[in-house]
Amino acid sequence: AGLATALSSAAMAADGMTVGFSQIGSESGWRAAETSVTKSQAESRGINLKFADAQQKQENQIKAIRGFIAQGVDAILVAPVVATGWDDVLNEAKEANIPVVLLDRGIDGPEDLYLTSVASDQVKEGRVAGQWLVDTVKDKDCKVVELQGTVGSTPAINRKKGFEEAIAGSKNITIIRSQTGDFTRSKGKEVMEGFLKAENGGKGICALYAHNDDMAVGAIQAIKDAGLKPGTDILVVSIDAVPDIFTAIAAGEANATVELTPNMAGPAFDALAAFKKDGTVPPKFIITESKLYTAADDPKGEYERRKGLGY
Ligand code: GYE
Repeated sequence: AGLATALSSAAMAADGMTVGFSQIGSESGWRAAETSVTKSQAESRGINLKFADAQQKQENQIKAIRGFIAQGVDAILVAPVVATGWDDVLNEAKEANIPVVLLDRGIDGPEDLYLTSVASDQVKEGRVAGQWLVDTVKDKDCKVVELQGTVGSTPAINRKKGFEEAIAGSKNITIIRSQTGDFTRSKGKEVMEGFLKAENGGKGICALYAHNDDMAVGAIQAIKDAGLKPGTDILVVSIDAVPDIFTAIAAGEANATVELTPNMAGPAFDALAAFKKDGTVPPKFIITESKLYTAADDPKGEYERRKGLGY
């Protein structure tokens, strides 16, 4: 009987876990893909996933995490909408001995509040985007407008930082306007309309840097509505590598994107299974790859490769 119990508890440890997932919302195509990949990863591992969508509100995430703690889940995944305000609720999870894994965004709190954080290097993403622009415009004057992600989120802070570092050495490249589009298409379009109006119909704008593809896709529509050609009159560089940006790149309406994998859950579940099985402590930060794609990189093929992933 002892052996059978030991085997079944080991199996329980590796999968059969019940994991609560506090997801930000579905503000972008990338976020929707992360949700569907997480659900299929859980399914294939025999993990019982309890999913909570916070409609981009931190208070809803905190409520959901408290609910998971009350249910006594084995682990909690959190994609933290902003970087601050997590100490109390994550301390409650710690008190309850429930490991927490952060997905795709970070927090400012103490590192012992989470087992590991699975995310891209978002400063690098900004640097890669900025370097593409530097290499493209060379010494031509280039006035840039920037659509920032959600205010106070680590991707918005870090992608801004990395882009500014990359263009710092190029005095001919300047950011003339920068505002949040909250990672959504509709807000990206609306804010870009404001930029165009404020800048003489967009004639003075050389490039748009958007912290995600969804805001870029919204902005592309605004640029067209203003009678300008996105991708030529106004260069477009963004981040996520969602299918719709490859459609725009193939049509010459966008120029470059930096890939962000929607599969943060795979490494998260691996780390949790090992931790549950024999207490293996994972690295505090598990960093996913960031790769640049342009029109030279088979955009139609890249579109096909991503369709069906739930974007
Ligand atoms: O780039 C964007 C989503 O947190 C890095 O959140 C993620 C970002 C991603 O809204 O599409």
